[in-house]
Amino acid sequence: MARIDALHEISPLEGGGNSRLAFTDHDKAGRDLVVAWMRDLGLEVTIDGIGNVVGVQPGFDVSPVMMGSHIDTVATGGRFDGNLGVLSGLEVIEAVIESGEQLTRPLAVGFFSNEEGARFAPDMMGSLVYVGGMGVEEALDTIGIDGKRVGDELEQIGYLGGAPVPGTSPHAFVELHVEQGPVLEEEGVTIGAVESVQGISWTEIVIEGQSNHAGTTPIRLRHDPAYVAAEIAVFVRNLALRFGGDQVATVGRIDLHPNLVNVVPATATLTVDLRNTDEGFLAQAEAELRARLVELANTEGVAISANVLARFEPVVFDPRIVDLVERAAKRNGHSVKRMPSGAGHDAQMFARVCPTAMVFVPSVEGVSHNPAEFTSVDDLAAGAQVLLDTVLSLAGGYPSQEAHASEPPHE
Ligand code: HGY
Ligand code: MN
Ligand code: MN
Repeated sequence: MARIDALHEISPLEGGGNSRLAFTDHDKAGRDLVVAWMRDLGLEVTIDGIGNVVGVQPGFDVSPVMMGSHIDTVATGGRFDGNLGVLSGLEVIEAVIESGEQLTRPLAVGFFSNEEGARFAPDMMGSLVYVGGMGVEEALDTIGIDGKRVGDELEQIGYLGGAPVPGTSPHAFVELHVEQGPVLEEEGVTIGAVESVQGISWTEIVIEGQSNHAGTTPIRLRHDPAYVAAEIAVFVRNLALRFGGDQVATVGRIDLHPNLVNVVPATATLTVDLRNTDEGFLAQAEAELRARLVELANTEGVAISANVLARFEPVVFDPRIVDLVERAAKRNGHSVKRMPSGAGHDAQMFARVCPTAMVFVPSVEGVSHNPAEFTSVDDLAAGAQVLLDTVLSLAGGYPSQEAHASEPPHE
């Protein structure tokens, strides 16, 4: 909790959250603080070509059991999103060092660059590069919503590291994260044993119409990008309601130009975030959106272009690790539920290269990507305990609760 509070002090927001967009000076300040904590624990710290930072216990010649998440936030982020997974990883390693427990594998904890993707798409950029899913040059050349280039910003904050990418695959990866949704709280459950992550589709849509006078231009002569943008927002909400199930749709960004009260806009730029646990439905939602864009371009006489900012299919975590999480929760007397993740996470990238799963703890009122994001100390501690037990099982230690002599260390 002391570390959570100290990290929160870096670029805090009214209401309890943080604003540390990727590769900003605020991100740098957070990075510097966590790197110092890694070094205080005697970890060997590496920084790679996209600024991912991993601290690993020295003195072993086998691959580590890795924990981690992100410390960059959206502009109106909470203090737990991402930060919890990194700081609980530090806490687990500190507890193991203090206990003197001898493990057969080193523990590692990392924070991965630009998980949020809010300034530079796609999200999970750093961990995607780490596992070889995106070329580092392509990532470094990415231009953000403010026109800046990733590589320049990374160099400016001093985290353009030399460790090779893709990074070495860990033996296993376990990420603790706040749920960011309402499920655990609504069902009165303390721990989520996360089985999967839903598919993500981000599209940037640019609508070019004809700037005109708001007073003199009859509706019949208008080619109005703002009207088309509004139609798209209504369309995707109705699509989500029509699909039902896990389908969600969000228009998070709308920029109008020239954005003036008495000018029919020249252009509108908006983003559509579509997600579904089912790849088939997600692809169908994308196809229906594309068809609607063609219709609107014809009826309003505007030019519409669509650019994919991020596209990740649903990911299923390793059932053996999910089992360990579920058993660790029960062994510590916590209620536990198997569930999908609505949000994207670094763990979904590590699932490509090693056995991976996640631990969720409840978010009060399911609120996140909002300074009011909150999780109780008891729930945070329960999550950290389950994380500890899970990684101990994977690293050749025994669960911290009444070690079962008959139970061999899990492979
Ligand atoms: O977009 C997401 O789901 C994550 O917060 N980056
Ligand atoms: Mn997160
Ligand atoms: Mn987030």
